[in-house]
Amino acid sequence: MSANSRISRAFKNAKKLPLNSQSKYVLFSDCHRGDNGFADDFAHNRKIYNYAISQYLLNGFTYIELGDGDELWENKFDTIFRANKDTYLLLKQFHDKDRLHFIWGNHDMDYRNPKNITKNLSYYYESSTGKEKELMPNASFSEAIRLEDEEGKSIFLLHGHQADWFNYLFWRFSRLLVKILWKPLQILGIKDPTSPAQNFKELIKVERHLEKWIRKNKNQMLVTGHTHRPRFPDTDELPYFNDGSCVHPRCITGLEIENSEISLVKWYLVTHENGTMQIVKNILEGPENISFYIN
Ligand SMILES: [Mn+2]
Repeated sequence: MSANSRISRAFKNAKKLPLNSQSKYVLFSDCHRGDNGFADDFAHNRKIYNYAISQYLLNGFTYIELGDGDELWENKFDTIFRANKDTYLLLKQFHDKDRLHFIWGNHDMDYRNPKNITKNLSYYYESSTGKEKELMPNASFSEAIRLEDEEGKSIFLLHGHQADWFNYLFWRFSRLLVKILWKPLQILGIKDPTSPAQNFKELIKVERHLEKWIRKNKNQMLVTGHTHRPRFPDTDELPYFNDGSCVHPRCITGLEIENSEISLVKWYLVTHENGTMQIVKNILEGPENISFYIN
Protein backbone atom coordinates (compact mmCIF):
# COMPACT_ATOMS: atom_id res chain seq x y z
CA MET A 1 0.00 0.00 0.00
CA SER A 2 1.37 3.40 -0.95
CA ALA A 3 1.72 6.37 1.36
CA ASN A 4 -1.05 8.03 -0.58
CA SER A 5 -3.57 5.23 -0.06
CA ARG A 6 -2.63 4.85 3.62
CA ILE A 7 -3.39 8.54 4.16
CA SER A 8 -6.63 8.27 2.14
CA ARG A 9 -7.75 5.28 4.19
CA ALA A 10 -7.06 7.16 7.43
CA PHE A 11 -9.00 10.14 6.07
CA LYS A 12 -11.98 7.95 5.17
CA ASN A 13 -12.07 6.20 8.56
CA ALA A 14 -11.31 9.27 10.67
CA LYS A 15 -13.28 9.96 13.83
CA LYS A 16 -15.35 13.13 13.41
CA LEU A 17 -15.51 15.93 15.98
CA PRO A 18 -17.49 19.15 15.57
CA LEU A 19 -15.89 22.41 14.42
CA ASN A 20 -17.69 25.72 14.91
CA SER A 21 -17.03 29.23 16.23
CA GLN A 22 -17.37 27.95 19.83
CA SER A 23 -14.82 25.14 19.36
CA LYS A 24 -11.62 25.25 21.41
CA TYR A 25 -9.03 22.65 20.52
CA VAL A 26 -5.38 22.42 21.51
CA LEU A 27 -3.14 20.10 19.52
CA PHE A 28 0.14 18.71 20.82
CA SER A 29 2.12 15.69 19.70
CA ASP A 30 5.39 13.84 20.03
CA CYS A 31 5.71 14.09 23.79
CA HIS A 32 7.60 10.78 23.85
CA ARG A 33 6.82 10.49 27.58
CA GLY A 34 9.59 8.31 29.01
CA ASP A 35 11.01 6.88 32.21
CA ASN A 36 12.77 10.01 33.47
CA GLY A 37 16.14 8.46 32.60
CA PHE A 38 18.96 9.98 30.54
CA ALA A 39 17.29 8.89 27.28
CA ASP A 40 14.01 10.59 28.22
CA ASP A 41 13.65 13.67 25.97
CA PHE A 42 10.37 14.76 27.57
CA ALA A 43 11.61 14.95 31.17
CA HIS A 44 13.18 18.43 30.86
CA ASN A 45 9.92 19.87 29.46
CA ARG A 46 7.46 18.09 31.76
CA LYS A 47 6.83 21.03 34.09
CA ILE A 48 6.32 23.40 31.14
CA TYR A 49 3.97 20.90 29.49
CA ASN A 50 1.97 20.24 32.66
CA TYR A 51 1.49 23.95 33.30
CA ALA A 52 0.48 24.56 29.67
CA ILE A 53 -2.16 21.83 29.63
CA SER A 54 -3.47 22.89 33.05
CA GLN A 55 -4.19 26.31 31.50
CA TYR A 56 -6.02 24.72 28.55
CA LEU A 57 -7.99 22.62 31.04
CA LEU A 58 -9.06 25.76 32.93
CA ASN A 59 -9.94 27.59 29.72
CA GLY A 60 -12.30 24.97 28.33
CA PHE A 61 -10.11 23.49 25.57
CA THR A 62 -10.38 19.94 24.26
CA TYR A 63 -6.95 18.29 24.16
CA ILE A 64 -6.03 16.27 21.05
CA GLU A 65 -2.69 14.45 21.03
CA LEU A 66 -1.43 13.74 17.52
CA GLY A 67 0.61 10.64 18.26
CA ASP A 68 3.85 9.53 19.88
CA GLY A 69 2.52 10.53 23.29
CA ASP A 70 3.96 7.57 25.16
CA GLU A 71 7.48 6.41 24.25
CA LEU A 72 6.56 2.72 24.14
CA TRP A 73 9.57 1.74 22.02
CA GLU A 74 11.99 2.43 24.83
CA ASN A 75 9.94 1.81 27.94
CA LYS A 76 7.40 -0.40 29.65
CA PHE A 77 4.27 1.59 30.38
CA ASP A 78 4.43 1.24 34.18
CA THR A 79 7.83 2.98 34.26
CA ILE A 80 6.42 5.75 32.02
CA PHE A 81 3.43 6.12 34.30
CA ARG A 82 5.55 6.33 37.45
CA ALA A 83 7.70 9.10 35.92
CA ASN A 84 4.69 11.05 34.57
CA LYS A 85 1.91 10.40 37.06
CA ASP A 86 1.18 14.14 37.42
CA THR A 87 0.80 14.43 33.64
CA TYR A 88 -1.60 11.47 33.43
CA LEU A 89 -3.70 12.86 36.29
CA LEU A 90 -4.06 16.12 34.32
CA LEU A 91 -5.01 14.19 31.17
CA LYS A 92 -7.53 12.28 33.29
CA GLN A 93 -9.26 15.58 34.10
CA PHE A 94 -9.71 16.24 30.37
CA HIS A 95 -10.93 12.66 29.96
CA ASP A 96 -13.47 12.98 32.79
CA LYS A 97 -14.91 16.07 31.05
CA ASP A 98 -15.02 14.23 27.70
CA ARG A 99 -12.41 16.64 26.30
CA LEU A 100 -9.58 14.24 25.43
CA HIS A 101 -8.74 12.44 22.18
CA PHE A 102 -5.59 10.54 21.28
CA ILE A 103 -4.24 9.66 17.85
CA TRP A 104 -1.64 6.92 17.70
CA GLY A 105 1.76 7.39 16.06
CA ASN A 106 4.58 4.98 15.29
CA HIS A 107 6.02 5.08 18.82
CA ASP A 108 2.64 4.27 20.37
CA MET A 109 1.24 2.11 17.56
CA ASP A 110 0.53 -0.49 20.31
CA TYR A 111 -2.62 1.55 20.93
CA ARG A 112 -4.03 0.33 17.61
CA ASN A 113 -4.98 -2.66 19.72
CA PRO A 114 -7.75 -1.72 22.22
CA LYS A 115 -6.39 -4.33 24.65
CA ASN A 116 -3.25 -2.23 25.14
CA ILE A 117 -5.30 0.92 25.75
CA THR A 118 -7.24 -0.87 28.47
CA LYS A 119 -4.13 -2.47 29.94
CA ASN A 120 -2.12 0.78 30.16
CA LEU A 121 -4.64 3.53 30.67
CA SER A 122 -7.80 2.23 32.39
CA TYR A 123 -6.48 1.86 35.93
CA TYR A 124 -3.32 2.55 37.87
CA TYR A 125 -1.94 1.12 41.04
CA GLU A 126 -1.61 3.53 43.93
CA SER A 127 1.20 2.35 46.16
CA SER A 128 0.18 4.40 49.23
CA THR A 129 -3.17 2.63 49.53
CA GLY A 130 -2.27 -0.57 47.68
CA LYS A 131 -5.40 -0.12 45.58
CA GLU A 132 -6.21 0.21 41.91
CA LYS A 133 -7.59 3.60 40.95
CA GLU A 134 -9.46 4.62 37.86
CA LEU A 135 -7.39 6.47 35.24
CA MET A 136 -8.96 6.85 31.78
CA PRO A 137 -11.25 3.89 31.03
CA ASN A 138 -12.34 3.83 27.36
CA ALA A 139 -9.81 6.51 26.41
CA SER A 140 -10.51 7.76 22.89
CA PHE A 141 -7.86 6.56 20.39
CA SER A 142 -7.97 6.64 16.61
CA GLU A 143 -5.67 6.73 13.61
CA ALA A 144 -7.06 10.07 12.47
CA ILE A 145 -9.61 12.75 13.36
CA ARG A 146 -11.58 15.21 11.24
CA LEU A 147 -12.76 18.44 12.84
CA GLU A 148 -15.81 18.99 10.69
CA ASP A 149 -17.97 22.09 10.29
CA GLU A 150 -21.67 22.21 9.41
CA GLU A 151 -20.93 22.36 5.67
CA GLY A 152 -18.81 19.19 5.88
CA LYS A 153 -15.50 21.02 5.46
CA SER A 154 -12.83 19.70 7.78
CA ILE A 155 -9.40 19.90 9.33
CA PHE A 156 -7.73 16.50 8.99
CA LEU A 157 -5.54 15.44 11.94
CA LEU A 158 -3.00 12.64 11.60
CA HIS A 159 0.31 11.63 13.18
CA GLY A 160 1.99 11.57 9.76
CA HIS A 161 4.08 8.37 9.81
CA GLN A 162 1.65 7.04 7.19
CA ALA A 163 3.81 9.07 4.79
CA ASP A 164 6.97 7.41 6.10
CA TRP A 165 7.11 3.86 4.66
CA PHE A 166 9.92 2.67 6.93
CA ASN A 167 8.22 3.78 10.14
CA TYR A 168 4.80 2.59 9.01
CA LEU A 169 5.66 -0.88 7.78
CA PHE A 170 8.65 -1.71 9.94
CA TRP A 171 7.68 -0.06 13.18
CA ARG A 172 8.19 -3.30 15.11
CA PHE A 173 11.67 -3.62 13.62
CA SER A 174 12.42 0.06 14.29
CA ARG A 175 11.19 -0.39 17.82
CA LEU A 176 13.56 -3.31 18.31
CA LEU A 177 16.49 -1.31 16.93
CA VAL A 178 15.65 1.61 19.17
CA LYS A 179 15.29 -0.61 22.23
CA ILE A 180 18.49 -2.62 21.89
CA LEU A 181 20.77 -0.31 19.90
CA TRP A 182 19.79 3.33 20.17
CA LYS A 183 18.52 3.66 23.72
CA PRO A 184 22.02 2.93 25.12
CA LEU A 185 23.53 5.32 22.56
CA GLN A 186 20.94 7.98 23.31
CA ILE A 187 22.23 8.04 26.88
CA LEU A 188 25.50 9.26 25.35
CA GLY A 189 23.61 11.92 23.41
CA ILE A 190 23.26 10.11 20.07
CA LYS A 191 19.75 10.46 18.62
CA ASP A 192 17.59 7.69 17.15
CA PRO A 193 18.37 7.56 13.39
CA THR A 194 15.02 5.97 12.41
CA SER A 195 13.32 9.22 13.43
CA PRO A 196 12.66 11.76 10.68
CA ALA A 197 13.22 14.38 13.37
CA GLN A 198 16.93 13.48 13.26
CA ASN A 199 17.26 13.10 9.52
CA PHE A 200 16.61 16.14 7.38
CA LYS A 201 16.40 14.23 4.08
CA GLU A 202 13.77 11.87 5.49
CA LEU A 203 11.87 14.78 6.99
CA ILE A 204 11.66 16.51 3.61
CA LYS A 205 10.47 13.25 2.00
CA VAL A 206 7.71 12.81 4.57
CA GLU A 207 6.56 16.41 4.09
CA ARG A 208 6.59 15.97 0.28
CA HIS A 209 4.32 12.89 0.52
CA LEU A 210 1.89 14.77 2.75
CA GLU A 211 1.87 17.79 0.44
CA LYS A 212 1.29 15.56 -2.57
CA TRP A 213 -1.72 14.01 -0.84
CA ILE A 214 -3.13 17.47 -0.04
CA ARG A 215 -2.82 18.52 -3.71
CA LYS A 216 -4.54 15.31 -4.87
CA ASN A 217 -7.38 15.88 -2.42
CA LYS A 218 -8.61 19.36 -3.32
CA ASN A 219 -6.21 21.13 -0.95
CA GLN A 220 -7.61 19.41 2.15
CA MET A 221 -6.31 21.18 5.28
CA LEU A 222 -4.01 18.79 7.18
CA VAL A 223 -2.26 18.88 10.56
CA THR A 224 0.37 16.31 11.54
CA GLY A 225 3.20 15.79 14.01
CA HIS A 226 5.91 13.11 13.56
CA THR A 227 8.71 15.21 12.01
CA HIS A 228 9.00 17.48 15.08
CA ARG A 229 9.26 20.45 12.73
CA PRO A 230 6.53 23.08 13.33
CA ARG A 231 4.84 24.36 10.18
CA PHE A 232 2.34 27.13 9.69
CA PRO A 233 1.63 28.03 6.06
CA ASP A 234 0.76 31.45 4.71
CA THR A 235 -2.85 31.80 3.58
CA ASP A 236 -1.87 31.44 -0.09
CA GLU A 237 0.25 28.32 0.50
CA LEU A 238 -0.69 24.63 0.68
CA PRO A 239 -2.68 24.13 3.94
CA TYR A 240 -0.20 21.78 5.65
CA PHE A 241 0.38 22.43 9.37
CA ASN A 242 2.63 20.68 11.87
CA ASP A 243 2.36 21.15 15.64
CA GLY A 244 6.07 20.45 16.24
CA SER A 245 6.80 18.49 19.42
CA CYS A 246 7.10 18.58 23.19
CA VAL A 247 10.73 17.46 23.15
CA HIS A 248 12.39 20.58 21.75
CA PRO A 249 15.52 21.41 23.77
CA ARG A 250 13.99 24.41 25.58
CA CYS A 251 10.28 24.57 24.76
CA ILE A 252 7.14 22.80 23.63
CA THR A 253 5.12 23.82 20.58
CA GLY A 254 1.47 23.23 19.70
CA LEU A 255 -1.49 24.56 17.74
CA GLU A 256 -4.53 26.29 19.19
CA ILE A 257 -7.93 26.47 17.49
CA GLU A 258 -10.23 29.08 19.02
CA ASN A 259 -12.73 31.67 17.65
CA SER A 260 -12.43 30.02 14.19
CA GLU A 261 -8.73 30.93 14.20
CA ILE A 262 -5.57 28.85 14.34
CA SER A 263 -2.26 29.82 16.01
CA LEU A 264 1.11 28.17 16.51
CA VAL A 265 2.25 28.65 20.10
CA LYS A 266 5.31 27.92 22.17
CA TRP A 267 5.55 27.50 25.96
CA TYR A 268 8.92 27.97 27.63
CA LEU A 269 10.73 29.05 30.76
CA VAL A 270 12.10 32.53 31.45
CA THR A 271 14.39 33.47 34.33
CA HIS A 272 13.94 36.92 35.87
CA GLU A 273 16.67 39.12 37.35
CA ASN A 274 15.61 38.28 40.91
CA GLY A 275 16.08 34.58 40.24
CA THR A 276 12.44 33.59 39.90
CA MET A 277 11.40 31.50 36.94
CA GLN A 278 8.19 31.73 34.99
CA ILE A 279 6.49 29.58 32.37
CA VAL A 280 5.18 31.76 29.54
CA LYS A 281 3.43 31.36 26.20
CA ASN A 282 4.42 33.04 22.95
CA ILE A 283 2.39 33.08 19.77
CA LEU A 284 4.79 32.15 16.96
CA GLU A 285 2.35 32.33 14.03
CA GLY A 286 -1.23 33.56 13.64
CA PRO A 287 -3.92 33.78 14.82
CA GLU A 288 -5.18 33.29 11.28
CA ASN A 289 -8.78 32.64 10.26
CA ILE A 290 -9.38 28.96 9.44
CA SER A 291 -11.59 29.90 6.50
CA PHE A 292 -8.41 30.79 4.55
CA TYR A 293 -7.24 27.16 4.72
CA ILE A 294 -10.37 25.02 4.85
CA ASN A 295 -12.41 24.14 1.80
MN1 LIG B 1 6.39 9.67 15.04
